[in-house]
Amino acid sequence: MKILHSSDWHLGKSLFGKKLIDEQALFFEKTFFPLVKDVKPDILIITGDIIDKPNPDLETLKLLSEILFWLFKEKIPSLFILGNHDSKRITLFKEFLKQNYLYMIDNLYHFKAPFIWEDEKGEKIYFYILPYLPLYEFKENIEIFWGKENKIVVDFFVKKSQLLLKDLVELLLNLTKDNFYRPAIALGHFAIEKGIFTGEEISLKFMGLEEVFPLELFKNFDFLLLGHLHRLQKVSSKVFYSGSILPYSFEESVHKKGVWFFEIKNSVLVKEEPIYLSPSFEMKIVKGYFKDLINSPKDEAYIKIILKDEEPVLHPFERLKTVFPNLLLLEYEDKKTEISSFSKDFIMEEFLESKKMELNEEELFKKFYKYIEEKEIEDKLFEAFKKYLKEFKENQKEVKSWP
Ligand SMILES: [Mn+2]
Repeated sequence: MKILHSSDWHLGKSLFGKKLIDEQALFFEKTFFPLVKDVKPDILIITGDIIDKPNPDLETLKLLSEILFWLFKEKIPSLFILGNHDSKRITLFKEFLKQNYLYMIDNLYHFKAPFIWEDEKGEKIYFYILPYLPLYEFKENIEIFWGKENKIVVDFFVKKSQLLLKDLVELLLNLTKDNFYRPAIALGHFAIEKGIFTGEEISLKFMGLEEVFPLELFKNFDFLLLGHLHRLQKVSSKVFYSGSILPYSFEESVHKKGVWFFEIKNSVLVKEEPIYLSPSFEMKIVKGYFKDLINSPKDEAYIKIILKDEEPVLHPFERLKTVFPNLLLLEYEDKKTEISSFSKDFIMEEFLESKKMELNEEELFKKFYKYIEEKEIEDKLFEAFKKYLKEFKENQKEVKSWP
């Protein structure tokens, strides 16, 4: 039985305002599809964060639909689970997709009754599936699938006044413990103890604490294939993250991306191998002085520049873009220069310009709002500002009129 494990596609993601949809499409066409065709897995697993936003735009849905259609055409059975970035919008057609061996798991049913997969030779594996769900839905699911009157469930909710995802998982394991078939493979979207974070993960925070599940909790499983952490890694002898398909931050761009390949024979994991895949774009951090960078050869990579200049440079971003057309981020090595450049570039210039144009406070605030929010101010907010401005001016008068 051959398993290919991928995760955290984040279709529709933007990086510092740059949409990556074309790069993602290119990655699937030139890299991912050829690999899948080559490996021909008995099942492809995608452990969550399929799309980047719960409210995907049409472009993103189109790419997802193209990927699904390709998997269907090539007859690659595929199992998707929801991550914290996904929403049920993408599982709307799950009953139709299921008819074509594309499974979208958005509830806890297959934790109770494992998802059984059998290859042509009769090798069987059992997936216990834990998609990411908001707490209230998690609770609802437990009551639906295990019964509101179930004694273990009732006892649990009577005892717990404050719910933690961890506790709910513990409850699930307690409910499932007599229903273990082997090899038992857990699929989930969460952080586990000893896993390495990249900083790209939007944390599954509860009361300000990232929920990190203890390894001990899953000791009954033969192995775990997980999503959420963006680095490809093997956390313990049986816990695997395939990470995101592409680098989604400058810090992560130095680490290798890819998928995990597994082979199971007679219920035993006989092969585990990371398959590295090159990203469809180059990402790097460049450090230097402005005068050197502006005279360097043209570079199309996605770039973050760190300027070593101690004195702020005028409009460095716009000027360096002529050499680095995909410049995404610019900062100064010395944070003091950064602050003075910000005030020089924005506050002073904008303000002086406004003075030249003789804008009053109201107009100036409108301009400021537009600059920061990149949209016109709403009437309600503008009215509130005018009210406070009036109060402020009246207070000023009072102060002035004092002897
Ligand atoms: Mn993710």
